Amino acid sequence: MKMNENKTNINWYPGHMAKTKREIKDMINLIDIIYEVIDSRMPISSKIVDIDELINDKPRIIIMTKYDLCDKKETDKFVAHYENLGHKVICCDLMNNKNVVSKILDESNSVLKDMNAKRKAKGMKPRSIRALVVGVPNVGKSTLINRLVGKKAATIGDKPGVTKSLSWIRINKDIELLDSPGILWPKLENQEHAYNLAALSSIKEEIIDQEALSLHILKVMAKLYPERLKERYGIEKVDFDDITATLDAIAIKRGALLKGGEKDYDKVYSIIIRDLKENLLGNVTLDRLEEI
Ligand SMILES: Nc1nc2c(ncn2[C@@H]2O[C@H](COP(=O)(O)OP(=O)(O)OP(=O)(O)O)[C@@H](O)[C@H]2O)c(=O)[nH]1
Ligand SMILES: [Mg+2]
Repeated sequence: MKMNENKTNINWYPGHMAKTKREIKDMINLIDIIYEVIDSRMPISSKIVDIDELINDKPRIIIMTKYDLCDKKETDKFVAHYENLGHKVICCDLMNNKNVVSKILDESNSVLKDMNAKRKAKGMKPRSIRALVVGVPNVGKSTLINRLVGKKAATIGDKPGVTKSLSWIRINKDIELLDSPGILWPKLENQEHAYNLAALSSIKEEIIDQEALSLHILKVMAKLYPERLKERYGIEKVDFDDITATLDAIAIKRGALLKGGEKDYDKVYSIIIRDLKENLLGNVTLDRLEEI
């Protein structure tokens, strides 16, 4: 069996995303600060490609979620990179980190002060600032909003595309924010990034070819974290010219066998996909700074 990389191109762009993008463009003038949410495990793949164009030069905080699941050594290189570009970056585990809210509010307050100083100079009354949360699906936007609001105010879920409409939520007397649904770039031109997104849940599972996705995971893991494959599946190396040997080894190691001892490849694919998603292959960061 040979690996056929062109077999399945991921091309997912649900209608509500195009709509959101238009809506954001229309209302960007109402917005004073952007909370750009990125998955720490894929600082390039989960970043909206045309974000700069979309938000103009609004003040921005980059919020790197799922920091608890990433390979910190690699992700921290991106943090330094974004900070060097002049962005404020906050890494967080939204499930546990209590400080994230105060960090974000502190940063937002300094934008609020600047804004109201300018308004005062023009003889205008102070007002609260309006924040916009943006990010691709499943990066933790709704979870972040719930943290900020302090109660369950926005729908969250572990499937991409849960939030489908725009709504304003008041955080406190100074800040109100918009929960926006995930925005994916129109064309997933870089298939490596598209597959990273699929591997870590930001693209609907139903549209993904499981074989192609699991082979992508093997390829990335073999390149970036070969020791993890050895640890979990007992594989020394992955031979992509004869992937069957690797799949067979995993099938035997993990008991993915049909009656009569035949290998159950569908089960092997789902094991690989699940193992990565459930962190059983360890903390990973699938992008590398050198790609930029
Ligand atoms: N471990 C971990 N899980 C997180 C973190 N942030 C979010 N999650 C989980 O990631 C999943 C997606 O979170 P949501 O808040 O629904 O993501 P979203 O960006 O609103 O997703 P859509 O509305 O589908 O675009 C949920 O299962 C969250 O519990 C984090 O920092 N660490
Ligand atoms: Mg959501």
